[in-house]
Amino acid sequence: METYLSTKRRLVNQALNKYLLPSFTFPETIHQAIRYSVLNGGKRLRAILALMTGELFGVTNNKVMPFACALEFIHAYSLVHDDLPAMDNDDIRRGKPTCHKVFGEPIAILSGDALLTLSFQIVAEKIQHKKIIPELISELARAAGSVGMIGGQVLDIENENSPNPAPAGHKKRVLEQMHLRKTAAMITVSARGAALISNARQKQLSAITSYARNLGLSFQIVDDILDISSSKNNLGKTPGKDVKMNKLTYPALIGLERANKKAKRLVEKAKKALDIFGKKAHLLKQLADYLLIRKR
Ligand code: GRG
Repeated sequence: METYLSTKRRLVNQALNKYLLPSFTFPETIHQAIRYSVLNGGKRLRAILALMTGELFGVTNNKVMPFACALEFIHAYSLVHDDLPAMDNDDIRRGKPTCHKVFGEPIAILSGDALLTLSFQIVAEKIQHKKIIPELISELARAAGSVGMIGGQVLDIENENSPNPAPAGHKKRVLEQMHLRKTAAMITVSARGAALISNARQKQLSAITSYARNLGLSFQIVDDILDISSSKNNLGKTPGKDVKMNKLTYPALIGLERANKKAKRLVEKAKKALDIFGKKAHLLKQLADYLLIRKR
């Protein structure tokens, strides 16, 4: 899986580089900041998941790549904005100074805005399967918007340092909604979008959706566990930062061991959803297992 992922990561990085304007494009500062924020490492999980889903249907990486890059542009924008002083106020991202630390807050805000816009431009202009473009754009917008990723971020902000401790049952419901929106929505659209490009049938689309949704939920729990347990994770955040900010997370709510078990159960559910594809789903199942034991 490591070798497979690093090969795909290289392909994705080449394509991202190709779709970004050169840093000497006028006005230079914004193009430098955009390139800095996208080409600064990262696992490229969302893009790779899209490519892998395409492969499940026998569709070449080339056909899915513009969509895969659009996902990474939205993801990079969310990280740039999330790091701003008004949000998580992080100095380090992917082991390097955050965008606003290098370029200042106004340019960081604008480069996030430009990346979000660019993602829709790339889908509109570069997807070969033209008929599917409106649906792709609609799904992407919903996943990234106020009922998706942004909505999840709102729940995250509203529930940190909460002065009124709510009952555990209520907190769990909020937490699941937060994870579904903040993290699972973009991971789900990564797989669904590629399935749409691949002309998946309704039953196949439902299976892929269930897989990616459960994968996304487990991914966030593992991210929160890594925040506590790793000495240094790739988000470049100070380990335990979420704990210090008193964020609502599964490890904080039910403890590390139970959070781990929950992540494992979600991965089993994700893999089960792919049973309709038989052996062809082998790699996607392996990816789910790999993300559970990842170290960053
Ligand atoms: C501020 C618009 C806005 C949205 C914020 C995605 C997000 C919502 C915030 C980023 C911070 C965060 C921890 C989000 C949860 C999703 C997550 C685990 C992101 C990190 O994704 P990785 O691990 O990062 O795939 P890399 O660096 O590998 O790309």
